[in-house]
Amino acid sequence: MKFGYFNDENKEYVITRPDTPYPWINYLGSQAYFSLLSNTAGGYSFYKDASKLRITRYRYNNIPHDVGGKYYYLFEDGEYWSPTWAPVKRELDKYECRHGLGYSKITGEYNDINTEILYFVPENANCEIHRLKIKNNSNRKRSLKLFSFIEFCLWNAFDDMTNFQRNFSTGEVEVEGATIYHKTEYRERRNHYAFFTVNSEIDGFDTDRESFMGLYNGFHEPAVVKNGQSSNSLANGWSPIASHSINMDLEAGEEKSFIFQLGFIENKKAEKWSAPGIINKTKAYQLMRDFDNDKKVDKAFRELKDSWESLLDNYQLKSGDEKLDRMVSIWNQYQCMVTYNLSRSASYFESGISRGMGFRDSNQDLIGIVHMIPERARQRILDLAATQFEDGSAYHQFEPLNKKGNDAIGSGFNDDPLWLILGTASYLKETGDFDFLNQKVPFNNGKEAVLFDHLKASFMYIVNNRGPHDLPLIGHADWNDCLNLSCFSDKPGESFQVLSNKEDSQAESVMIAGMFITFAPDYIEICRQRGEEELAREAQNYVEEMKEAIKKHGVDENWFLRAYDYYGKKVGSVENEEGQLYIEPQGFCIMGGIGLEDGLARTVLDSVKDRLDTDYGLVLVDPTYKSYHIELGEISSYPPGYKENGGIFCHNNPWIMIAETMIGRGDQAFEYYKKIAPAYLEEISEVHKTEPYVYAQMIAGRDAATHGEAKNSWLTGTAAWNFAAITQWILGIRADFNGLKIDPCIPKNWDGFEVKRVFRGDIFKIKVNNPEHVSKGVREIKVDGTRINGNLLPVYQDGGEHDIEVIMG
Ligand code: BGC
Ligand code: IFM
Repeated sequence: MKFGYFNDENKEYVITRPDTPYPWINYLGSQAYFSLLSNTAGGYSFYKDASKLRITRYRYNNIPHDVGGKYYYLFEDGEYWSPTWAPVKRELDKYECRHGLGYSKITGEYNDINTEILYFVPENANCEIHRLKIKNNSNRKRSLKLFSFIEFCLWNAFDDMTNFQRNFSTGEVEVEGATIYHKTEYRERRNHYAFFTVNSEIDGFDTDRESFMGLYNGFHEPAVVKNGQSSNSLANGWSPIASHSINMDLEAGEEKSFIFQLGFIENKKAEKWSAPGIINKTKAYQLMRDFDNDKKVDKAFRELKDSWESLLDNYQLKSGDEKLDRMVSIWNQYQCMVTYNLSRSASYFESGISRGMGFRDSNQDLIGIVHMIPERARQRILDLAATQFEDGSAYHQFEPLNKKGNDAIGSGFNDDPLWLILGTASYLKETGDFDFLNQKVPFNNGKEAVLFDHLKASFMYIVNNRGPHDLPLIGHADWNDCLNLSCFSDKPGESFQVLSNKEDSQAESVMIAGMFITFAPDYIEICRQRGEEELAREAQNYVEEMKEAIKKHGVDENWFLRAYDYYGKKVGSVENEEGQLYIEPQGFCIMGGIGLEDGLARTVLDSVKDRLDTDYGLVLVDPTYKSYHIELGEISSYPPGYKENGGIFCHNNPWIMIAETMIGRGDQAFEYYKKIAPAYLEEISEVHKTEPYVYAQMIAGRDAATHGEAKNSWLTGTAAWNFAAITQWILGIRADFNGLKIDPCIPKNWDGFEVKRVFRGDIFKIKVNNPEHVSKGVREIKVDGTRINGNLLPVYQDGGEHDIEVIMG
């Protein structure tokens, strides 16, 4: 069942009824000011860090689920409604929500009054615009009252939810004309405040929540709206809000437009000069002037749209399959950008409080955006490297505001260092900017280093931390956060002991071994490009050692073993009763090249198909854990079929897709792709539940009662890895150190496809023909009519357009 449709022309998903199976959200803003907005105007805003600088309040896990947001109420003759359906939920005659790239437009019509609200964050501005157009579609004059509403958060989101003995006494506001300023904390810090304004005269306002709502009322029945009269309240402590009221007459057919603006002002330094509680409004006035009429707003909106057009233009696909085209050309890239911006911090599943920017996560996110914003990728790599320890290990997370590692979580995820090689190599391949490796970036202890030293430290961390089988030590966990093999019970076999984290654990990970051999060739090539032949040779020897160790100790009967636990017992083996086959090492060991020659890769992938495949994607492990295994850590704390315990982790399905392309099985790779790609799941939205335009981290697995139901949409490495799998490995257009590689592996029945790829300033218009209906193999490539040798498009860097004709066969 569908709840809307894709409009590819406008790059929008159009939701046609408000009661979607879960709030379907969008993100506004992509630099510093961000907003989450649901299809019924729920959500909140923050500046840079959802935890420390939250501008408006949101209550997670609420009843109903999604209340609190950027609300407008209309009042006429004692009746009132919300043009966004929520929170009043009066049934509308027409409803539509268009989620576009960086904006949402929600339209609601009631009793011939049509209201359209365009929500967006202009480029390079610390504010959001809500432009409300209201039109009288009836043939008589109407008298209406409009009420706006937002609720301020007292900046620190966790404190805001917990510290009421203080917070109920700190709130401060100021009203000046149509502008309501929120200045809590200014007394003490004097460096930031917010405001909510409208470009019109107002007839009243409220800033005190209880005066607006009434102590015993909900969002759906504010006292002020019910009475049709603002109370002009001033918040003193308690809960500051901002609401305007505007009375208007609309002639038959008449339309009026109002521009509401929620702005954030930051002064770099605390303003010592100002008297307590008196804010300097210079920047606020300027920000208001920037968007105070329709012409300026139209221009800002056009700029936002143009900016997305030009970002997406770097990779555009025409395949003849509209679902695939909209995933690749629009939505997957969009999700990659949002995920890159916010890491795993703020979504409708991540509360914006507990998770900063992940080291592993952020490096992976780079592979989804480096073709759009290489300069920002560059900066992110430096920020990440600066949190690395001298021995190569890394803080698992860092704080976006001060860019410092998070001590509460610390390090010890032994896969982390390797992702820096992936992130940096992706940047180098995209840009050819090898000078970057000489960029000075100290280690966490302040010791001077250049970026290349960090890659070396990453690589050597794995080499220097191997266990009894010469496989990498897993530490607290590898990619699978919940497989915590260094946890142990004092009484083995007995469950529910207190978990301890044993520092000297010898538990090993075959997955990290697979990652090591997958990313090592890039590291070695980087060494060579720098003329470090000796290092390159040495590194190659380590790779051979690791491959040997995998072959000797990392292969089970028909697949790769997952790990060795604290007691040296196998994990992910036929010898285990539960958890025999894990997905992660299967993808990585094959990507690293093991089993390609001797048929092992094929056997392994057949086992994966046989044991892990379901109608909704590949589950993470089979059989799932029905009993609790303390020696495996968090994984079996989940019921079977959920999360790491046999859920369909959409993040690692692409590793199998890529492995399939490495053995040439394009049909299988694409079948796996389609199973989890959201656009293909639109028709089963009532099962899938989360947005049909973005990936979710997890879909409930075979053993779950709710098999097929997705959770954790938006912020997940799934976005970047699926983008890599489809664009680089299935369509096979892949940036390499010295050019653009063309190496498709597609379903046999495809006749071909066309891709526009901007690479190092050149525009490649690539037409792939598949006359013999093969999956893999390139017979001939012509660049501007001339045949070239091999399948690597050279770097022209002439800014020109090049026609590429590829014949498979
Ligand atoms: C949570 C897992 C989660 C992981 C990554 C862990 O701390 O317990 O449920 O999958 O973090 O999000
Ligand atoms: O690898 C992790 C990721 O860092 C966060 N989400 C869950 C994944 C698997 O545990």
